[in-house]
Amino acid sequence: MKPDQLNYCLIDIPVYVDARGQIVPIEECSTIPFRIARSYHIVGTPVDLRRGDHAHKTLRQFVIAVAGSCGVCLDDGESKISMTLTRPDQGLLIEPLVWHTMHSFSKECVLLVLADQPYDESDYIRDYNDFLQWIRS
Ligand code: T46
Repeated sequence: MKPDQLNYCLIDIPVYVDARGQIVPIEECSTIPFRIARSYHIVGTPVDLRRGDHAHKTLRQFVIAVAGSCGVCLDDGESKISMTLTRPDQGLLIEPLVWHTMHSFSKECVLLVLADQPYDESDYIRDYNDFLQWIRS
């Protein structure tokens, strides 16, 4: 794990390799620090379009580019960081109240997301000024 001041973490996932290829298992409360309530994956995002552009009030998510790559920008209202997800054996843990934007999806990108809660629109902060108010309150 590589913690940072900004509330995220890059987590290496174990890889089991043999002549048949690789197995990359993710176990809840072990590889990742939460129980998995939901999984979704994103495919077919054009390279010039973005996803995310919001923060969550309480949701924790673990994001893995299981194929291809995409850029990620994280912003906690004070610090910002950009990275590129390129590895099927490393995921990005995004904690609550981190504004996150995914961009520059490669054509073959499959972005797998594991989340600790079911989908709930009321958990989203979709306006950046509202986000700044949230983190200051
Ligand atoms: C994130 C990025 C990578 C559902 O019904 N269930 C779900 O679990 C999700 C994630 C979405 N939806 C519906 C709600 C909207 O009508 O799918 C539509 C698009 O969702 P959203 O605008 O949240 O999509 P993204 O790609 O902007 O964001 C999602 C996650 O919400 C977000 O946290 O990190 O994928």
